[in-house]
Amino acid sequence: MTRVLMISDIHGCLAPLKELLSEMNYQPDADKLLLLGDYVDRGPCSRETVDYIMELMQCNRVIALKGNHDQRLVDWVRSVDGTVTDRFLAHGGLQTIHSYCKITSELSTEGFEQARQEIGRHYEHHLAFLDSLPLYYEDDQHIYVHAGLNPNYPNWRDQPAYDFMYIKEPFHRSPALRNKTVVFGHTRAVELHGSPDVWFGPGKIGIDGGCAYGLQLNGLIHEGGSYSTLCIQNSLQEEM
Ligand SMILES: [Mn+2]
Repeated sequence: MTRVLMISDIHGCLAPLKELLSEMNYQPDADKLLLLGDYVDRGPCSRETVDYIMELMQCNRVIALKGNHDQRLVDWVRSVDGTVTDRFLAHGGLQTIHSYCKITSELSTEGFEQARQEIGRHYEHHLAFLDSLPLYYEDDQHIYVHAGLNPNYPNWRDQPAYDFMYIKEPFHRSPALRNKTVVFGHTRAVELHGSPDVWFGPGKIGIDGGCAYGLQLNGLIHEGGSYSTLCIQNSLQEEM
C-alpha cells in the first residue's frame, strides 16, 4: 500500500523538515511525497530549503506545489525595478535575503537592491525551479493545493493562479466537493480551530502548523484509506 505523505508551509524551516521526514520514516522509493508550497520566507534557511527540495525532487515520487511566497520571491528578484520589495519585506523576505546573501549589516534601500541583483545573478536556477512548480495536483481521492479552491468556479481548474495561492475564507466556508477531499496549507490550522494540529473539516484538511511562527510542522499521512498525523515542534533559536 503506497503511503502519501503531505507537508506544507515549510518557510525556511529546514531542520524541522528533515526531522519530520525522518519521524515519518520517509522512504523515497515507496512513498509519495506531496509538498504544498511556501518553501521560503520567515524561517532561517530559505536557500538551503530550496536546495533540499530540488534534491528531493530527483525522486519522481515527489510533487512540490507553488505557494504565494515562492511566487513572490520569483517576482521580486525578476521585477525590473524592485517594486515588489515592500510586500516581500513585509512577509518575511528579510530572512530570505539573509539566507541567500549572508549580509550582516543593517540593510538600506540600496542594500535590498544589491541583494535582489545578487540573488538574480547566482540563483537563477532556484527562481526557474520555483517558477516552474504546478499550482495543484490531484489523485483519485484528493486535490492538493497551497491555499484552496474558489467556490465561484464551476470547474475549480479554471480559477486564477492567484486563488490557488492566496484564497482563504471563501474556500474555508464553501461546501465540500462531492468526490474529493481538498488538502491545503496557507491558512494556519490555529486560525481554523484554535490549535496548530491538522484540521479535518468536511471535505477539507488544513495542514499548516505555523512552523515559522514558532508552532509546529505538521505531517499528514494517508495510507489504506485512513489518515494519521505527526508533528515537529519548532524552536527557531536552535537553527539561527
Ligand atoms: Mn501561503
